[in-house]
Amino acid sequence: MKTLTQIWPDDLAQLYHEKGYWRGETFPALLRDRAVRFPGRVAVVGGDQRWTYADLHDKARHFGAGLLARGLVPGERVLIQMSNVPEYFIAVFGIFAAGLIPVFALPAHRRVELEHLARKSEASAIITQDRIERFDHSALVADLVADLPDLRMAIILGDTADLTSFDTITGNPATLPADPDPQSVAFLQISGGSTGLSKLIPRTHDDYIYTLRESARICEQDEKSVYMAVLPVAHNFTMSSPGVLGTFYAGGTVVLCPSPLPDVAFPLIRAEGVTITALVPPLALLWMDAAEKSRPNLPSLQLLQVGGAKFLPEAARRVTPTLGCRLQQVFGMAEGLVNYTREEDTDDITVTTQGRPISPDDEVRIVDDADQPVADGATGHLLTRGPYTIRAYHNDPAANQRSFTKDGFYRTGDVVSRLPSGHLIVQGRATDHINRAGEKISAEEIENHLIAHPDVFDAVVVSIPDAHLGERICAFIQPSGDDLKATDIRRWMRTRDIATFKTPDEIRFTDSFQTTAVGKISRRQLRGHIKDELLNG
Ligand code: OOB
Repeated sequence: MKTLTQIWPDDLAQLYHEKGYWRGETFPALLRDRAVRFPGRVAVVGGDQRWTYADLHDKARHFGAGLLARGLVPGERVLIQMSNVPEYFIAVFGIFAAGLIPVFALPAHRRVELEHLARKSEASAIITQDRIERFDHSALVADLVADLPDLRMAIILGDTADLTSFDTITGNPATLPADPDPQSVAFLQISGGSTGLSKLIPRTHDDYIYTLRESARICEQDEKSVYMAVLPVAHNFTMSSPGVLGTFYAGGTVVLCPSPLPDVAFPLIRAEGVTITALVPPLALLWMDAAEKSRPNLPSLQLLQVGGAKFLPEAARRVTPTLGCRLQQVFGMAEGLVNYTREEDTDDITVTTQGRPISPDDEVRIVDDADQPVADGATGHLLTRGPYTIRAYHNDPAANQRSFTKDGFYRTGDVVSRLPSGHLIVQGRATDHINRAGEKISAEEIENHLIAHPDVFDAVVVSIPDAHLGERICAFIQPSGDDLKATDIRRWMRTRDIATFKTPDEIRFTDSFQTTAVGKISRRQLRGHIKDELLNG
């Protein structure tokens, strides 16, 4: 099994310690400490469950000990795929307590994504639900366990026939190991993936907990805060900015919202006294439209965070008048760097920028195509390194070569400009992924699925602007026969065992793709030409 590492150069690691960013905290210790300090405070509300910190800590430790009793060994990886249910936290903190490493899949993932994540992380177990959004995940993981020799165990929350039931996982907490090394990898997060399938992002206890502490401080979280999780909890935004884990860091309460629709979310905000929540731009638009019509009274809501994709200033301006709370823009990435607008920022900064970095030691470089710094205020590629930005992906030398400079800066793929105050404005993106309502979709991955169709000769996938989703997926297809229709392509994509959000929104047919006189041009150039034609006529 490949060991998990994330290594910063000694001088920087020393600096991050000296500056008090890395304080030797770990996830098992964090929950234990909060259970001691706030035993009776409600940590999680979800469905008809309402657990205090003492409850959550106790349940997680029994679950973690149960994983070890079933033969898992500290250091092994556990793929976890759950919707926003309270048991998710038993599982995650149980995995931490057992010295195991969670790998965070998204609820929408299907066979192809799960298999890739399981193989790449060499996962020994998978934890999921019987059904997520009506899809039968227990059947899926039964197949997966049969096909992948490393994957020894599937644990299912809900109805299960032959697989292990979540409720049977319990053991003696005295068997749990000592707390892990704070500099060791705590979990593997997944990247948006601009070329093909997701890459794995190893985050350490020290580096991630630093972001929780600072995010909680910047977002003014304390033990009275009530954070409502609307987006999937596995996503880095919902997990840590300050998200569910930052809320636990502050000793507050996490409320799990079963649906992002305003008629579910607004009553829950009122019932639970929610103080902060986080949305992607399309959902923020939906909430604002609903609020304009129904004029809901949401007096507890202090802060609406919007991030994951660009929130246009005209929309950002409407947040406070319609929802009666403050707006915070969040521009982050699972690889590390997170930017926030702050309370003290002017309204103009809050609506027109995507914030500034968490840490004074987040190094931000804005460069041209030759990696040379651009003039102050000019637009260029965003490169970054710092106390919580990874220096390498797990088990992926080719991606590491592409995604990091020699001196360890992460190439974000984002095109930005910077104000003298340090606030960043996201101007666009240099890589070929599509940001569809905050979901990152690789054009190359979709092209591969399309080209696998027997009647497709070639396919090029591009993003096109969409008033609601931000961007939508447009596939250009060169068929090899005469009868291929868009419905055939849609049906084909449904058979590919991939997340349904990857199905092209728009399908267009073409007789041929442009080539240059010297031969075929690169797929990137081709996507660029097609996009230009599409947008400029
Ligand atoms: C968040 O994380 P990821 O890993 O799903 O996606 C990162 C990418 C960024 O590189 C950027 O392209 C885009 O998503 N993005 C934004 C944005 N926030 C993220 N683009 C424009 N404006 C924004 N506000 O999406 C994520 C992680 C932590 C906190 C927030 C978002």
